[in-house]
Amino acid sequence: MNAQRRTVIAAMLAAGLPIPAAFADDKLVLGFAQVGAESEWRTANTESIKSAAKDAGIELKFSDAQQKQENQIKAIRAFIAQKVDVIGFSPVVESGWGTVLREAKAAKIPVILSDRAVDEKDDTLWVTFMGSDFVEEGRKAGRWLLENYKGQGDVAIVELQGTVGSAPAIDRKKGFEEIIKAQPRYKIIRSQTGDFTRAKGKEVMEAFLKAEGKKINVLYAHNDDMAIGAIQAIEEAGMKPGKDITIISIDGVKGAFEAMIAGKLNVSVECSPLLGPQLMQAAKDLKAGKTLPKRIVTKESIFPMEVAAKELPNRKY
Ligand code: GZL
Repeated sequence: MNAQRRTVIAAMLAAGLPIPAAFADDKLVLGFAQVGAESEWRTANTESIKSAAKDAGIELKFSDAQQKQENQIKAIRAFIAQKVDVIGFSPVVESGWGTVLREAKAAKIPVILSDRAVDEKDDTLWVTFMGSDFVEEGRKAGRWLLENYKGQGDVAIVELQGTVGSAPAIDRKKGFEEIIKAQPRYKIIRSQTGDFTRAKGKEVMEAFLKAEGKKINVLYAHNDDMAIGAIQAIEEAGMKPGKDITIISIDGVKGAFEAMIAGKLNVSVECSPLLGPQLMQAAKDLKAGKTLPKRIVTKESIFPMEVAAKELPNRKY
């Protein structure tokens, strides 16, 4: 539905007039600018969005930015030019969105933030932000460590951070540090980005092992893909992942459950990518003139290796 038609419908709704079916029935068009295809999580998120659009009868214009902000901005500008009804996107990083979001606002196209947030102060630039509480995910990881780690004395932690400047990387670090600072024997001795990918996670873990070797007691990875890459590096260094080095990661993708069943990963904090149905419902509510909550938080759990085998058959991503 184009902008003019939407304005007229909103005015008719405000005046309490019935909308003639033919007038309101044209297909809702949603433009979605995706981060990329960097991880199992992202692949599942894309699949959820595409299948939910199909089920909802929504026309989806989809772009993959290959983890580049300039590509996402280009895609959003194209959606504005095409006069889509709603724009959705998962910002690859938190900053640098003000200009393009003001362009969408000027074009009277509502924007939904899905998965990740932006650090813009003017929150009229988006209608709602739906996704996980990344700080809480970091806290869950920290709490699990303090409650379950059996080693005595100082605990040397290495950290594989997500994409530099992204909301999940910033917030997962913040939440984890907030919890472990309660017990000073837990120390992060090395911390570097693995950009949420297996390949980079392996490469950085190789460097950590070269520098610190058997001193490393714990790996905290901001996502399962980097943890799985790190597991390969740990095994190639002749150490036992999940035993010599306790490994904590986030997402809860199938690969993590398989690693936990193999005894190579100790725990994965759930971060659900299945945001498609919520996103489509929000787009439909906007078309119907409803107001949305500013924040929709995804409900999530935590899966230690002991429950992995039982839980795997229930996993949807
Ligand atoms: C989190 C999402 C992160 C995942 C990674 O909601 O933005 O990006 O944790 C993904 O696996 O690459």
